[in-house]
Amino acid sequence: MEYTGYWLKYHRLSEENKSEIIIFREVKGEIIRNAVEELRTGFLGLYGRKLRMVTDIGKYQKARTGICLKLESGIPGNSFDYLNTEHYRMDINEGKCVITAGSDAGILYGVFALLRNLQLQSISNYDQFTYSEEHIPSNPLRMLNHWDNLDGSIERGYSGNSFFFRNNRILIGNRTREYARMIASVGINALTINNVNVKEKATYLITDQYYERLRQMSEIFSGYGIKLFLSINFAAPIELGGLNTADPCDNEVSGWWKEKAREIWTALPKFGGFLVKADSEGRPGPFTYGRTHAHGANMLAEAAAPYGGIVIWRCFVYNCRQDWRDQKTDRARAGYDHFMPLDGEFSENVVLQIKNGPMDFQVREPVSPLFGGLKKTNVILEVQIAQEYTGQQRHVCYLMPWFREILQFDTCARREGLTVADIISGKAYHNNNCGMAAVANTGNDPNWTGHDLAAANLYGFGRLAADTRLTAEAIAKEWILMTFGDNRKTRENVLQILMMSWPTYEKYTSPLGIGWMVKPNHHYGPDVDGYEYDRWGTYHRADHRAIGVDRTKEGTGYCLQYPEPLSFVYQDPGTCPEELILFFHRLPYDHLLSTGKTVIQHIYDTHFEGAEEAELFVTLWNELRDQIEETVYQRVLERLLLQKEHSKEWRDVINSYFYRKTGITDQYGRKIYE
Ligand code: GCW
Repeated sequence: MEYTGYWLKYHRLSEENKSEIIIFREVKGEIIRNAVEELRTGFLGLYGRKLRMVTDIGKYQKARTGICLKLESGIPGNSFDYLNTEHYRMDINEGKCVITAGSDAGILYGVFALLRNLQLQSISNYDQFTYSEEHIPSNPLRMLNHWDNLDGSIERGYSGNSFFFRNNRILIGNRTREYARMIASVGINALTINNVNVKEKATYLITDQYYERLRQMSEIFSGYGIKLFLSINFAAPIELGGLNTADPCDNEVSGWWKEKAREIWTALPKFGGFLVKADSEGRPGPFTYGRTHAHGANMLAEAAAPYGGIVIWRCFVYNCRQDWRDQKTDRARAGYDHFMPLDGEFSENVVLQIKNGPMDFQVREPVSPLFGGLKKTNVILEVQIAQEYTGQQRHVCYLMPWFREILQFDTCARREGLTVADIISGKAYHNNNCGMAAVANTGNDPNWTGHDLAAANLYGFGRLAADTRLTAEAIAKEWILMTFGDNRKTRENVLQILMMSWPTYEKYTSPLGIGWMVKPNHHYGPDVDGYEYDRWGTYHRADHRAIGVDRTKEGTGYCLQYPEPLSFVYQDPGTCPEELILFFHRLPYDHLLSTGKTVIQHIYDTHFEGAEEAELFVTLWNELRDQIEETVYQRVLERLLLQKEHSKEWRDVINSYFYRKTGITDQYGRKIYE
């Protein structure tokens, strides 16, 4: 194993019993071969025990300990195809474990679940374990989006360079397989390997320069139940095909894509489909030709349909050339304004991929109104575990508490309540192609994620996408135990750090839902006015009297994109959730919050608190010195120390900025630089 710090490390649970365990498998094929390999690695690591494979059921039955892998057809009464294929059931009874699944991938998930359960319950004697579990993935698509460029750099990558590309070549090696194992173990079933900004050489990924390597890569991934997708350039018919247009309604263009799709799926039979960023931040798209995004997506979908391919179309479409003087245009409105009128127009194999909030992965944003709006369209929830705006994997920021909140958010799309989780599962409106995607946080750093604790976000995203009922805390506990082993102090302290980390990060960065007080371009560190007079549509508009953007019906009208009663709730500062109050309202600094604090005092208090909490992380980590492997210990310590210092920078920049604007002193007389 290239790197042993992640959750497939299999810390030894017992030494005594070295007897063999018999595996009987009814099924064959690459995924099953890999599943058996996982069992071997797992049992060797956990118990030092070997596995022997038999093809004769009699031998399995006679053995005292064994594992039986078998397929079954769907769960009765379940109408969803995907659920019938990826579910598993596991029954363990005193040394005999039967894993029954709807597909090979289901068996693989069952195998990982068995190994996870043995670890989580610290089962030191497998032979005496009794346990049952049944699992149906919450979401059909559970995807990672890599923003890797062909030169090896990663857009918003904070853990080294790409392990997919270098110097315009595709890399395939141990790391590819290790990655497939790692993400399959948490239930990921799809990924894109190239940046959504498809330019230059990346456009050529869908040509025979790359097919052979892509085929090899897609086969490694499909051996773990994972489908390979590619981000594509909407202008490819021009750049690759030499046509003079990419107009989706032009017959030559749609013909070109059909031929391209035939070529791609012939070369890559296991290919999943396309991810498209169109008409966004300089990328080409249907708007150039006066067409809608439904025209664009459906044209590609028609080309992909004969091969069972899908087209994932991003809703991150807004005007990035705004004039800051223009107070009517509101970037938050853009996604809904563009896509809501198209509800019902997209083909069956098109999925709209919607960022969790209406802006862009800030530490806090309201849930995008598109989730409650779209009723006749497949949707994917896009989140970002690459910590672009949440400390760039130098600060610890465990994002599952945030994602859980998003998933449980009641969109009010129906009177009886309809959460984001219900919608993206496809169950709400009987859609098949739905799910969750995360912008990935991995690179070729030895520990994959730069910050060792950032691996909790990768693990967590997979687990949450596969089971949206899991709590952030339960997931964190799993990850800690599997990564660091079973030590009480480690479990307590790391859990405390992880569970505090997102609220802490929010406290010392941007207050009350306002967002964007970051340095332009790279987005690391405080710069309150960094985007204030710029073209990106991300303004706080703070002056000496008030702060925030009025998004009520008297303001930009963004509130009205939510169904009632949500629109009312946001409309009124008295009912608007306070963590979002400056996102929706422009308020004077002496506005009283429900805590009895003024807005300005809240800003001061949270910034002092946040920096203190970041300091506590160092103390908690220091207590683990003897428990954690030295390199990991040092690597995390170094980052926590940096976070501690940097949180003070945030605190002081923000507090001074608002003190200078308002002249209002801190009620407790703490140090604010004048
Ligand atoms: O968050 C912004 C990032 C861009 C990114 C874009 C997107 C890939 O700053 O780097 O481009 O979002 O999501 O397309």
